[in-house]
Amino acid sequence: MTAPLTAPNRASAPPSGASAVDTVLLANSIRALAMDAVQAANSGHPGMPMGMAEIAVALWHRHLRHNPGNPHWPDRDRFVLSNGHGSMLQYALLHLTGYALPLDELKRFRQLHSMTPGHPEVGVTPGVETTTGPLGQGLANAVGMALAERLLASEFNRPGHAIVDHRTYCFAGDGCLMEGISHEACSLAGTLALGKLIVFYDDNGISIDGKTKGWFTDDTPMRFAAYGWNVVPNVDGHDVEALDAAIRAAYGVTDRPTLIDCKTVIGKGSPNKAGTKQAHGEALGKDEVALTRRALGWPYPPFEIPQEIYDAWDARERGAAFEGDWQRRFASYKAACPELAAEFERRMSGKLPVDFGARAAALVQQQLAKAESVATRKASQQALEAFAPALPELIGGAADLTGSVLTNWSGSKTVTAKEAGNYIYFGVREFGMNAIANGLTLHGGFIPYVGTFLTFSDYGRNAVRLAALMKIRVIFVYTHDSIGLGEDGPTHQPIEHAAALRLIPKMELWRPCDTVESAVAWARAIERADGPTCLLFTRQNVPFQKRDEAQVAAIRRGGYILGDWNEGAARRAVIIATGSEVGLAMGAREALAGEGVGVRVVSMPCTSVFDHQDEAYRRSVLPEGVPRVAVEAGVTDYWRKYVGLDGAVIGIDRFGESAPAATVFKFFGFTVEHVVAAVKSCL
Ligand SMILES: Cc1ncc(C[n+]2csc(CCOP(=O)(O)OP(=O)(O)O)c2C)c(N)n1
Repeated sequence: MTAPLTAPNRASAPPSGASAVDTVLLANSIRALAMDAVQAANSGHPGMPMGMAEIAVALWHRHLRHNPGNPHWPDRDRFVLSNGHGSMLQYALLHLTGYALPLDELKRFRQLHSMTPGHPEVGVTPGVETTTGPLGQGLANAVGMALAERLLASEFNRPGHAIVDHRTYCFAGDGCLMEGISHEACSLAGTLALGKLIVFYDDNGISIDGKTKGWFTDDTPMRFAAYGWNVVPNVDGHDVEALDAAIRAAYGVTDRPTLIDCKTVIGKGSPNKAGTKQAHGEALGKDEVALTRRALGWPYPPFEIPQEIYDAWDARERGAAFEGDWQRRFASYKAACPELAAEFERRMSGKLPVDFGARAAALVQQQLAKAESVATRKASQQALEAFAPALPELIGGAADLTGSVLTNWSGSKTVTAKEAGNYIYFGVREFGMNAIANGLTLHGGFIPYVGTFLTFSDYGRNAVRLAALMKIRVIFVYTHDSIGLGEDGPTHQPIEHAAALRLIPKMELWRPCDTVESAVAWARAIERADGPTCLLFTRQNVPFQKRDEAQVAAIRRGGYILGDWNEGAARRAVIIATGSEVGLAMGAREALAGEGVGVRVVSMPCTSVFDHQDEAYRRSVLPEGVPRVAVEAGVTDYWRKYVGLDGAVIGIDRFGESAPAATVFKFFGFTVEHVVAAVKSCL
């Protein structure tokens, strides 16, 4: 069962002490729990867990270094179920190996507030490393995790002290590999030579619509070989020994990621549904469950697992030993390199350096003093230049637009196959980039920020959504944030994007108007540990806005009074503006003051943060009974909740135009005269 090791490093060694109960029983215990839980819920996907049961036995019973008693131990192997519809496989494994996931929770599979939601969700079930279900993204998360491991190892390990030394394992199905994101992420994983990433392909020839040969005829092994992966082809996915050998073979290849192509039968064990699309996503049915029990020789009633099978699966002791070994090694590392060890602990905890707040305040003061009128993308780069030297956890990148989105800074060092760094050239792969960034955060030790044009946020949007759902700190930098990008025209001019991103629950989107708001937005994004942030920046220059200290402090409230009316003003209105339109609003305020109309300008760089302020503050900024006009170079609907039906919105409800920025702005009515007229129409 335990062949000699092929690779020298610690993570290559299989765990010792795994109990030798018949692997058939181990696999069938997964099958039984999966089919019974799906049957009880009358909802779910029994086919994948039943088809991947032996793969799960080979990996989880023999190789995975995890500790059910401490799912957060830093040097654990990472396991990602990219084909997350097979969630019962993961729940069965977590339960059987001894995580705090009681049998009752399996009985409540897919029920309200259970620990066993329809698809695995990080933060809900102990041992789940990432939220999966949207196919292909887990695979990209796994690439991010493997990259995180490699970068942390190179940063923190010292001769004789391999404190970061673990593998990333991923299960993926046809669906994951059909998704384009698998190409983006796996191609880059090959280029970056992520040798500790091992992917098990559940090659069962079935997806929801039936036999995949009607729509998926790629030669997957050749495809991955072409990416530069090590491929173990044609492995019998129901032969634990063959799988074990394939895993060992993967350990021997340290300079390339490995794909193990496992030939499996979906729903294996079910006499009438195995190998069919019916096994994919429906309960087998009472009768078929009974027939499957008989065919498997599994005499136990639903949700009953014999003690000796529990005992054989139980990984608690082994897991505690793995972690204990690491803790001892970490203690000796700490003795040898106390500062590095403290820094490693800080990084893995996600805490910022204690002086971060002071740094952020200093940048704001600097920008106030410089009073520069530059593009906010430039202001963003200045923020990076100020923060990144003191934040080694910041890891950046862009989807082949570095020179435009300005996500690099003077200390950027390129990550390559051979060298560690803090900047990733993702290539033109927006979705892969975002999901890899999610993986970097989920692994721990990093705060990723990734950039592209705002209009291409759609390409990677579902990963942005998942970052919000997972409540993880990832910073999405979007520049060229309006028609103000000019000549590239309507394909590149975002219209609905800011509003659409704001609609994602838990999202914080900042659209700063100048260097000072940009500094505050970056600081807030870095400090926000429990969710992602979108930072929107202009291509074109924007005017610096003067503020007093109270106004500077109020930026953090998401919306604040930038320019107020005179106390005595008789005719009053509020203009709410964001980003490049704030300057316009200030111009209109001045013009209207000359006509005896008192106008307050509210700069609202982050609507959701403003919405979370207490009512008294919100009312003090947006008083009742005063007409409101919103100005933003994007769809108008979003602003109705602020201006009401009687207010006005100056925005754009069609696609843009190709022309120089000034011409396009004028064409769409982003002029002082038009804003003045809109205000007057509301008085
Ligand atoms: C992005 C995305 N699109 C569609 C789905 C719906 N869906 C869930 S499973 C599945 C088919 C997956 O096929 P495969 O990976 O072969 O799974 P198996 O049938 O082997 O369980 C689809 C289309 C999804 N979860 N994610």
